[in-house]
Amino acid sequence: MTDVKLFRPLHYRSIFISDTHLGFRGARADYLLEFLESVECDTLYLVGDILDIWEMRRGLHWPDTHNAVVQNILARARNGTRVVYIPGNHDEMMRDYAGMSIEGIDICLRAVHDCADGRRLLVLHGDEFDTVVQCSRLVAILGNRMYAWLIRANHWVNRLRSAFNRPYWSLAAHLKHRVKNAMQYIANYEEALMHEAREAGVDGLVCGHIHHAELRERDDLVYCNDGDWVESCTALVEDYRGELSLLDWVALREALGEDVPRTRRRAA
Ligand SMILES: [Mn+2]
Repeated sequence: MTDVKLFRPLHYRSIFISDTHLGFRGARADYLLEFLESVECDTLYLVGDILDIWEMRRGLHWPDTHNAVVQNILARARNGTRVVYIPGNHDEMMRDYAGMSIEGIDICLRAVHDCADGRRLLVLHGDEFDTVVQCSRLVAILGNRMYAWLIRANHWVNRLRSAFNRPYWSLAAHLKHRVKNAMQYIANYEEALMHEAREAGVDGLVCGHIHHAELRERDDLVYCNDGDWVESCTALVEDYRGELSLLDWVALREALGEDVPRTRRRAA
């Protein structure tokens, strides 16, 4: 962990968060709000599953903290922060608005982020790789065409589930039922995303979805998973030199003790 006394308030060039699952009982919106009130950034990426519309359909759970998180983000967009929202599978309904800007928030399916050091990172949620991960052995045998086909199949399988009002098939939930193989699944997921980054000709990627924060460099490509705000309470941050790091809010707030910096950005 970097010496937090070096920067106060915590100011970053860009911040990436995902899997906040607002509207879901398990969301740590209290920590998320505290985090948002403690940081400033030029660009904020919302990397999917920000709202848990699937959970909301089961019964509305919308406490003040969840609302305050949304208000904080809207206030940022109003006050000059560039906010990019890439919907995930739990808020897939928002994908219909891709290409639009709502309340100053740019909605898109994917983005390419230019780091301060010139690196280009593909930013996406990552759910489209679920089926690839499921069938990773087949992909290894049959190669690239199988891979492309599976990504399309994943889309249609979940369309169909959606039509029958079945929740999205969740890799994260699936992982928990198969803890024995969880590490292998995570590895396969990373592998599928690295493949995508290589195809896209970028220097790396930022994703979410599997609720497993990770930052690693492999074969000249950087893989970043910004984690989630249900269990790990993590964000990916970029400083003004283009250096990327994972921020663990629970650990950082402990380190800061009473001195959690506040920027008072809560909206009126
Ligand atoms: Mn997801």
